[in-house]
Amino acid sequence: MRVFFDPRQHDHAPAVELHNGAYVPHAEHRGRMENVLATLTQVEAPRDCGVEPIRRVHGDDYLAFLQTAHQRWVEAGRDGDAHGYAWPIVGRRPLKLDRIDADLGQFSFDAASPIAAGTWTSAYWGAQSALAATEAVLAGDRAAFALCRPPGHHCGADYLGGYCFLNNVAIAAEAALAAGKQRIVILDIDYHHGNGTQDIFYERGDVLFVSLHADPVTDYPFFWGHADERGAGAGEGATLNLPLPRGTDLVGYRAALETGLAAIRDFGADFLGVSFGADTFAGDPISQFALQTADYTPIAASIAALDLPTVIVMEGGYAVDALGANVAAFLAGFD
Ligand code: Q9C
Ligand code: ZN
Repeated sequence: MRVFFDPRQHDHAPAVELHNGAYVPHAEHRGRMENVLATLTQVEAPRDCGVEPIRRVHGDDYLAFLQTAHQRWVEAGRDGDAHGYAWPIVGRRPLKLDRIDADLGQFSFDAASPIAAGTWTSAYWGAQSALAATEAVLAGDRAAFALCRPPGHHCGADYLGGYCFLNNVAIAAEAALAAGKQRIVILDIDYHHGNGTQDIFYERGDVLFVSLHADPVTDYPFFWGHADERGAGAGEGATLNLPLPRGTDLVGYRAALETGLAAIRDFGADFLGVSFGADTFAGDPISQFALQTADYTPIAASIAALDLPTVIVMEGGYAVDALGANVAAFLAGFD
């Protein structure tokens, strides 16, 4: 399977994040990718498809914000990395605001996703990796893997959060639609609910979003991913959330996966995007499922049995020493 990664994806390097009330070293760091890259024999840098495919998902005001936020933070005399502290929970609308702290609140939903000097560069090249993998699949490869960093599934059309800045799987899906695919499925198997992806396609009938994740009653992102969120308008019924309890192991996971796969088969898709997070691993430091490394192969094999052109996009996974082995086990299920 072809694998895409650009070294500029390392440039995103926030020092600390706000975690359970304290500033701790940023969990989503370059060592994750280094561990994965050490297990892969061949990795290709993506070509540059430019910003247009990104604009199919994200608004221009948001993209301008991402590109300038850290510089504005520095110009405001701040140290460290930029994050917000006030949010428009009521009446969010596209106001023209003239202070970095205001725009950080306008364009984010949490305080745990700092913007560093290299954030835009890394997010941009991560999205290009997703586009390159999509191109490979559109050209006839059965599956391709985009080693995206930073991840993407928590960010929406005009907000960041959950370590995510550009929604790589959504960008891949829109590229597939632009190339003539008609019905897309996004299967999200990160530990956390992919709230941004869900939001982007919530009212779309041509994109089915299926997510297995920790029950948001107990786990981030809390406010989305509940089973009663099923889409709206033309997208009514095209969102399927399968929340699972903490402690879920392969037995419980496979049961939910079978439910999701049945819905995917019924939908009649011609393209599949997989948001793959290895934070479902038993040893993950910020997550509470109980999957083992060897479990990722049969999980992937069940997904591969859908027999759809498939782009796999990296999301989370913070047990850094095991991440490469977990990714390799997952990719092996497609062989
Ligand atoms: N105390 C992904 O896996 N921090 N994002 C939670 C909990 C955010 C995870 C803080 C976790 C986001 C792509
Ligand atoms: Zn996650």
